Amino acid sequence: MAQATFHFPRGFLWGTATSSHQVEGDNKNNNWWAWEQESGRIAEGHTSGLACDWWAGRWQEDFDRAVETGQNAHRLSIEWSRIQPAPDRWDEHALDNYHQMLRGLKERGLTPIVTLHHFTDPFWLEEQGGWENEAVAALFEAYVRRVVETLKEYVSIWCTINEPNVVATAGYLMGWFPPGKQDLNAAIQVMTNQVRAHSAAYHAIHEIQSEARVGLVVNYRGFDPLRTWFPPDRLAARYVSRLYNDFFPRAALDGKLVFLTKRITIPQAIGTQDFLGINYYTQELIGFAPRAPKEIFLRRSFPENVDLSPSGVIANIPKGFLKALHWGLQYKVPIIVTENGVEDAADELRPRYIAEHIHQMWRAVNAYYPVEGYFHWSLIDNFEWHQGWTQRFGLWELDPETQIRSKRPSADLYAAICKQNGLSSDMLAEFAPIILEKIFPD
Ligand code: IFM
Repeated sequence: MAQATFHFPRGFLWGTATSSHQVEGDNKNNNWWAWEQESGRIAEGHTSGLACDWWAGRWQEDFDRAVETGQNAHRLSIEWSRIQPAPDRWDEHALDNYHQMLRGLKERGLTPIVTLHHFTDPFWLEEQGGWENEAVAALFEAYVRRVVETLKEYVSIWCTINEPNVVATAGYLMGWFPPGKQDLNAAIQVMTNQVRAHSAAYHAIHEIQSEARVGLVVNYRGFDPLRTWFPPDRLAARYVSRLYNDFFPRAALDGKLVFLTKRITIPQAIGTQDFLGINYYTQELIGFAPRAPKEIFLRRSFPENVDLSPSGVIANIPKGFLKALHWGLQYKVPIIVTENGVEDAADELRPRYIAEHIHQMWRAVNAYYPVEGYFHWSLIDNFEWHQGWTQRFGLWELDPETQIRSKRPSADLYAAICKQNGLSSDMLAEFAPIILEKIFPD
């Protein structure tokens, strides 16, 4: 068989993504830490504990791993509760620690992308009503100003809020994340305040750093109707997609917040995304289920005959990734794939998941979609929120007790892709021979 390579444009960003609470460890002053201490909240009673021990300095060895495997960028997040441990207190030591981490990235030739809010809130904010309280926009802006003033020397790409759609859904509709509510009105209030906070942060960052590029990160999930011939399924899939996928980037485009029952306009939100961050993992089928009020009248499933991750939460549907990138085009800004990956402790599915998704991304890039980079989730196993340590997303395996890291084969595949700035038939022959013919047909 002839050898071939799908090349990516020069300067394409190849990295991995992490978030503060999931990797830093000993992060005790936020709502998640408190949540982890409540029984029944986290799978198998796990806690984040030392996580990957980055706060104590193990980021250095993990950044070395990223460089050695050919990556040229890394996405991490800043922990609000460390920077502002109390409403009237800023922690210079914490800012300095992030300063060192970001310098560490730069010194290793890794372009930093920094997220300002990745799920966790300072405990004091939660006590003030968290994201349901309108005051959160001004509070978030004050924190963002402090961070950007201090760290702008090393960062010019900022993500304001990671997956605001997941925060609203998991925290206020499903009850999986703190504050564990199932309250539609609260979810609407939170989504509105997230748009306000994002907008305030966007303008503040540009005021401080004119060359900055600022965007939101959305968890995109494809929703197809379960029965294409059944109009209620089609309507349900379309509505869920609008609310889950479109709500935030739409608000950042034209300032319009579109709910089922009402519309709000926030003029300050208009034009507040310089790029769109897309996190893509999977897609699913939606059926209308009038007898399932607890599931918000929806029956959710995966198509038959697709590979599932070990816990069954991610179906390997690479074409859904191309669809996600195509969907992103409507917002008319460059796209960064801020997350993509799969939980797979045994690393059986991951190599072909990576190869097939990167192949679909290449198809998008080849059709001139403005995709600037790809960040695999994640560099190393980390604390997977309400699933604790039961789901492993790392290119490196981590034993959180001993802090021993072990490289999975996928790390070598991803290294080859990053180093070659492309995906080749040789790589598939070595790491995922089962899909070689499919991706490189004769
Ligand atoms: O671990 C999470 C991350 O914090 C947000 N996006 C999805 C990942 C995998 O579930």
